[in-house]
Amino acid sequence: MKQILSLAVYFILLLLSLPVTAQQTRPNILVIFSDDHADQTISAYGSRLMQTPNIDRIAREGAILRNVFVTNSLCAPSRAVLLTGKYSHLNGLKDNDVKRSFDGSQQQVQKLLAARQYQTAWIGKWHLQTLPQGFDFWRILPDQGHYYQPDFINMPNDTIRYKGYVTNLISEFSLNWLNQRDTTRPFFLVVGQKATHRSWLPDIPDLGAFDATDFPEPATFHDNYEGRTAAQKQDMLIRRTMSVKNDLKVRPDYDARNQFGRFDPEQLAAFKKYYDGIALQYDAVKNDSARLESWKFQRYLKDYLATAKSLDRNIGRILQYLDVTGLAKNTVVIYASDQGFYMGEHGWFDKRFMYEESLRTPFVMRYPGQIAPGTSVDKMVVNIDFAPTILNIAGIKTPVDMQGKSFLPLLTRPGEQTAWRNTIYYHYYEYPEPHRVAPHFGIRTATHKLIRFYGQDANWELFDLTADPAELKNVYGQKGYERLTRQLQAELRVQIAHYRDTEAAAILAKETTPGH
Ligand code: SGN
Ligand code: CA
Repeated sequence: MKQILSLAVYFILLLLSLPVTAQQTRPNILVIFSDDHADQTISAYGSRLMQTPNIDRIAREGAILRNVFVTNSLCAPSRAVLLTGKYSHLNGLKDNDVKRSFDGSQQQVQKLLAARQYQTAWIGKWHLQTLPQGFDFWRILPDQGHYYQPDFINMPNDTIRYKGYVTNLISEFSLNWLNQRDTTRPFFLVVGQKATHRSWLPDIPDLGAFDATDFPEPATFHDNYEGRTAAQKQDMLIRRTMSVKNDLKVRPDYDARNQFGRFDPEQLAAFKKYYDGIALQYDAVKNDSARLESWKFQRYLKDYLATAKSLDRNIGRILQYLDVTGLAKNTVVIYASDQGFYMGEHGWFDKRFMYEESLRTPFVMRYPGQIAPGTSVDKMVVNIDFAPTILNIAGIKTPVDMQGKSFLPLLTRPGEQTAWRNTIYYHYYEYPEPHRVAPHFGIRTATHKLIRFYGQDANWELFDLTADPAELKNVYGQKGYERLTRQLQAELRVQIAHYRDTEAAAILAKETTPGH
């Protein structure tokens, strides 16, 4: 009898502990996903432009991935890849065009997690035009959103303007959601930050944060684009495309219809005071094109980095919340951007090109007990791998129609031999506006990059990334590269077939002589 009783007590205790156990074996997953955040500006990646202590903390306490690439360097397409684990041609979202919005009825990571009891939420920048599907909770910025007093669309479809600065608000909404969630189930939360997106409006406390610093111009700032037609024809130059008025905030129209018309009176006074001073600096250089160009570069970096400062500070707030609540030990934290960005390399801002700065995206991840602190991974990860990895963390197998692969083993068992890809595939579509970057697809290996531009100026580019990491010398068609070119073109066809990109296949098939 005594034995039976103690057995019964044992089972009751076991039952009581079940929800906790379930949650402990299946960790919470928190993804902080920013916009246009270049790893050239993150100190964990070796940047000396600014300190990002909170992103660095995630890297230090977990892993830093040094070669993460996107499939299509643009906002909405990248978010669609994060949700679906598929290339743009299969998830249907190839560009930011509002007319070709995302089909939310398809399979997505949050739906698969929800089927396994995860509570799911997306808060912040979304940009997919159609409303989110399959999340328990969402609150999203309409389109690009605004930095000050932003509107948010609330469930089921109710647009409300909130008082405050966008990066702070998105963090606060995220913490509020965490506070009121069902604590018996694990959660999957995406904190979608707008920073560091154009037009880089800093929060009031960060105005002037970098004024004392003179930033070095990148070595390729005065690139002449020799041998690279698409680079010659783009429209994303700091010198020409970047607007003094709207991007650099020199006497902007403080007008209710634009981004400068949303300040409250106090914010307006502080903002105006600061940028009135900047306008005087501009007056001093505006008639000297060389000085003006350098000044624009300096101002661009100062504003961009100031928005990154708020971004990193808010990541710190979220990490602190996890510490204080004890959630940290059972929560995977991922920080990534939707793509990289040009910080003056080639004279540019923006992204889109398959060149390194915008092909890459930062990615750091903390997983207590599973990823050893200070882990560093060089293998080539692609953003189609994000969804499979998230599913893997939750103990869910990658569905057969997802095109990526979980990279969790690379992080948890970095010493082991794991079969991994040696080539990544890229395809960018949006043309001509904005920024006039010709559509292209291509492959990157550890040592080379082959790009096929198509449309009006169809041509090839080939770079030796070891000899020419800045990608200034297009060696396509040059003597001595014939064999390598043939090999890479064959590999490109393999990749196109593997990822089922029929549009790219048709473009290559039209060529009479392969490669010309
Ligand atoms: C806006 C920007 C562009 C940017 C796209 C896409 N212009 O149109 O510079 O390339 O967004 O960015 S702006 O003056 O309106 O800011 S993305 O990150 O959403 O893909
Ligand atoms: Ca973006």
